[in-house]
Amino acid sequence: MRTFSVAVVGATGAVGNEMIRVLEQRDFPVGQLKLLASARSLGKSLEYRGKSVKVEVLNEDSFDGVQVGLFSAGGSISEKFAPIAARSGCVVIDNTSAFRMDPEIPLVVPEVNAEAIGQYKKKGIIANPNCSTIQMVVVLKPIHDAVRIKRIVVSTYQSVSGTGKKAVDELEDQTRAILSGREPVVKVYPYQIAFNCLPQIDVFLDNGYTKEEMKMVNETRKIMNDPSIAVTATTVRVPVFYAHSESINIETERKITPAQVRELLSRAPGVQVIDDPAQRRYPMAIDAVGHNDTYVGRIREDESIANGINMWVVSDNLRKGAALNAVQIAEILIRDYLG
Ligand code: 25A
Ligand code: L14
Repeated sequence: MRTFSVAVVGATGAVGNEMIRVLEQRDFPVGQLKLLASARSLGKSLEYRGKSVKVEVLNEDSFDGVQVGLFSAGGSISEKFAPIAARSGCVVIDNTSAFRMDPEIPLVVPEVNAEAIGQYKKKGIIANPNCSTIQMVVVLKPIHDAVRIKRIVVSTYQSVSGTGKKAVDELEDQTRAILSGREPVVKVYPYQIAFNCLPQIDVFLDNGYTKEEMKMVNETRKIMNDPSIAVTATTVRVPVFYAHSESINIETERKITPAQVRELLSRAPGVQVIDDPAQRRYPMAIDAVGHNDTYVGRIREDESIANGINMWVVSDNLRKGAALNAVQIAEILIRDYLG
């Protein structure tokens, strides 16, 4: 079988580590695997298929002979190194927000707009959307195709792993401190996250929304290829380690019943319906961790308007929200374009 030389940039981070696991689990045809990080990670090794691979320090020559680059080391690293990689013939799949709204760079969720991948040819870069946006559009696209969504109102309950390893450590440390009567140390987030909810993810913008909220608005329209969809978001950090949950309300142009939504979504790729109030069955963060699918439940009519539906959507933010989505893009790229 033909194999490909793959680089993971930010390999020692939360997302990078998950990328390595997903490449393994999905049997991606990796020839050579390069693991790249900053000088802080010099001397570290990571496991891939039972073998130890040395982490190398990212530099301008890192991409010689590399065909696919999976980037997750922050926006400024991508801004500098993605164009360098692309110039040397490596196709970059970038997890940061650096290029998502560039009209010449495709923003892809394979279940929704796989056809956009071909546009990588313009700049050699494909953008991976924001985690909260990915799990929302995977569920909403089949409904949009069936009855057209006019407006989306979403509130998120986002886990700390989205911020990276240091935030996972902070939630654990603060929880231990408080339970043993010590003062919690606040470093990563503006306030204590343990036993709290923070209605701020990323920085505030001039319109009073956070950047995370506006990513959901703008990325949803780009991925669904419909600038007319009205979207408004409130993004909240909750003291959960892994998996994001979302309360989603939609208003549709044509009527659709909860039973029809359940039927439609039971056939949707990458989606699983868990919705049985009588048995108290609904999706929860702790059940989604480590899984590839996006789970939807609590599907019910919004009785306050003519054509409205409410639902609850949960997914592993490091999987479908980041690493899995990126590897799925890479799979289509090598099959349809580099094969
Ligand atoms: O700018 P953005 O887009 O908002 O992204 C910000 C952060 O979000 C995460 C990712 O954090 C990123 O840094 N992220 C990105 N995309 C995401 C997505 N789609 C996403 N989160 C969710 N969904 P992360 O912790 O997962 O990954 C950080 C990785 O990036 C590497 N890196 C950083 N600077 C680099 C670099 N690689 C190359 N060159 C550079 N200049 C980083 O490697 C890590 O792999 P590292 O060697 O710097 O870190 C190794 C270990 O050190 C810890 N650490 C990180 N920062 C510090 C630190 N230790 C001490 N001091 C620090 N300042 C890390 O936790 C890691 O264990
Ligand atoms: O746009 O939870 O990919 O702090 C990276 C940081 C998503 C949110 C992105 C977090 C963000 C994430």
